[in-house]
Amino acid sequence: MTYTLPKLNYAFDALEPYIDAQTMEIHYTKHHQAYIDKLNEALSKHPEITSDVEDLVKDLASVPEDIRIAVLNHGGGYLNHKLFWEIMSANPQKEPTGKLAELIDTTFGDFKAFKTAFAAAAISRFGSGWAWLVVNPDETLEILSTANQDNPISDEKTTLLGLDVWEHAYYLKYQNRRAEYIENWWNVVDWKSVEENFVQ
Ligand code: MN3
Repeated sequence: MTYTLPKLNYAFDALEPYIDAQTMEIHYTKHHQAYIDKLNEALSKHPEITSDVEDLVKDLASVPEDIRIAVLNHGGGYLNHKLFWEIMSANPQKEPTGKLAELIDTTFGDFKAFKTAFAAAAISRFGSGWAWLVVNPDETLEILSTANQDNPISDEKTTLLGLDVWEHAYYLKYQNRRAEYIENWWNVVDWKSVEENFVQ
């Protein structure tokens, strides 16, 4: 199976001023493409693999040992960025509604408290990684962060919302100001898309 860049549903400058066009273009055409190229290169060594990359990352133990780390890093990189582009929009639904909104309120207090806790997880991730809102197997919500391109689906969790806190995601515009990047990012998070992930 060969992977290609998933379609971006908006222009590189659509998320300005919160995410600048140059960062979007480099992030999508260079970084995301590089994960895909390295994923394809790894998978080409095992043409017998028919599972899709999501199933491989969910069950890393099933991946041949010689490409396991490559699937973790580059399969994760492929999936993480795919989700990241999908949950952002130039015309976002600014807050969750319905059952997801209720669950966020009962789990974290209210939407504001959720955002504070999520930002704390994103800020405190040391080095490169991601912050996540996930659903656990027992259907509870959880905020967590992962290092590198690790994806919570490897721990039986379902990802609803992910924030890239690698420096390549924000350095051109925000330099060392990760907290400001996170604060501005909320302006482009599309809760309609997050809710679709929740329903699934
Ligand atoms: Mn990235």
